[in-house]
Amino acid sequence: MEKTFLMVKPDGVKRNLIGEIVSRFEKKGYNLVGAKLMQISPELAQEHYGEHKERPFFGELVEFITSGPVFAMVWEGENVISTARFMMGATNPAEATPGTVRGDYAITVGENIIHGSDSPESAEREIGLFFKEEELV
Ligand code: DAT
Ligand code: MG
Repeated sequence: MEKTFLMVKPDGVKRNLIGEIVSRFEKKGYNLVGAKLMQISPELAQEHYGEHKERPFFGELVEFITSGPVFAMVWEGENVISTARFMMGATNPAEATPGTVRGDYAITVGENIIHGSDSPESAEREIGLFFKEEELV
């Protein structure tokens, strides 16, 4: 069964949106197979966002994602990688459709509430970065 890595970012945790976000994926029918509230280290942040290291916003991105606790999750289900991306909405909340997480709860690209893996390769990589095998049920 397909798995993806989702994470409520520090802005979502500060705004008490963990329950709301978990609820959306539960109601959709996906299964939560791992979750933890954690503080991301600068090293893990740089590794996780490695594909963006040459981008001008990389420093801000690392600073933001380490600015407070995140809620890291692994979800399982049919087509969960692409459907979760659809449910998250566009990267830029200004372009995210209402009814999506970013469309409903965010305004700026710098603080867009949620992360989700964008492909089977990144899902595998990101799950491995954040979770040990024994932390998944
Ligand atoms: P996504 O999070 O939708 O996968 P991404 O992988 O392209 O988007 O970028 C990762 C994060 O980096 C994104 O959630 C917010 C930030 N980001 C992306 N583009 C940005 C930009 N032009 N300015 C500032 N932050 C940006
Ligand atoms: Mg991405």
